[in-house]
Amino acid sequence: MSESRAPGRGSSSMAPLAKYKLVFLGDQSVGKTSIITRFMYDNFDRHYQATIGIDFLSKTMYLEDRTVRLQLWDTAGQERFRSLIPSYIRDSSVAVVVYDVSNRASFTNTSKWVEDVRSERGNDVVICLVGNKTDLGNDKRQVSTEEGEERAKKDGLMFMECSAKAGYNVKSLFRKLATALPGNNDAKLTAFELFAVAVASNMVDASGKDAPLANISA
Ligand SMILES: Nc1nc2c(ncn2[C@@H]2O[C@H](COP(=O)(O)OP(=O)(O)OP(=O)(O)O)[C@@H](O)[C@H]2O)c(=O)[nH]1
Ligand SMILES: [Mg+2]
Repeated sequence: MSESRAPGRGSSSMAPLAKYKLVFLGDQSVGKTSIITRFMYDNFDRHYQATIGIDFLSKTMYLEDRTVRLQLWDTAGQERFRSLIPSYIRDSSVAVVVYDVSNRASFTNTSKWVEDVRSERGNDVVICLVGNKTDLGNDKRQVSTEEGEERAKKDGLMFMECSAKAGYNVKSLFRKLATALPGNNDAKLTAFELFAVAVASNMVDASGKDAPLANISA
């Protein structure tokens, strides 16, 4: 990660910041909120406070070659909030499906979460399977790393194990997600939006005349 630079536009400070929506899914208590809290504030709370409905957080990430704004949707694992989730899945380009490595049922249920994502988004989505709570050690473990890896490979998912408690692999998870983000958003801009961006960046005179290249703002 390095200093801020606009995506695909040299050093223009006028370029729009690419925004990506990430939705966190998984059973109750697997650690979705804890992973996000570790990433955002480098904190951990061992007391369980169930997420009610959906929480929203956002963070700018400074990558080697671009800066991205991540919009994080932290969903509730409790059954009673399930009906809220599909619309957030529909809106997200990345789904992070979390299970607890010490809870086999939470791993089994990731199939259901992955199916929900596929049914809303098809293949137009990055899905990462995440096994959390590795700090609990081998005696508590019910799902091996190999099993998680195999499952991810079979379904074409990214895979990572982490511990929100120990702070293990949480930054790496977000870095990995950021590098897998679907291209740079500029590719998805309409011709009109591209023109508007070019005008705002002084690349094009709004009257229609091209400005000399040297005028592109630094
Ligand atoms: N040992 C250990 N405990 C963890 C870890 N991550 C979370 N926990 C604990 O597990 C419990 C549930 O964590 P949450 O982050 O609230 O889980 P959640 O998935 O957001 O739960 P819902 O909001 O109900 O869906 C809390 O008591 C956390 O302290 C971890 O990496 N290791
Ligand atoms: Mg939560």
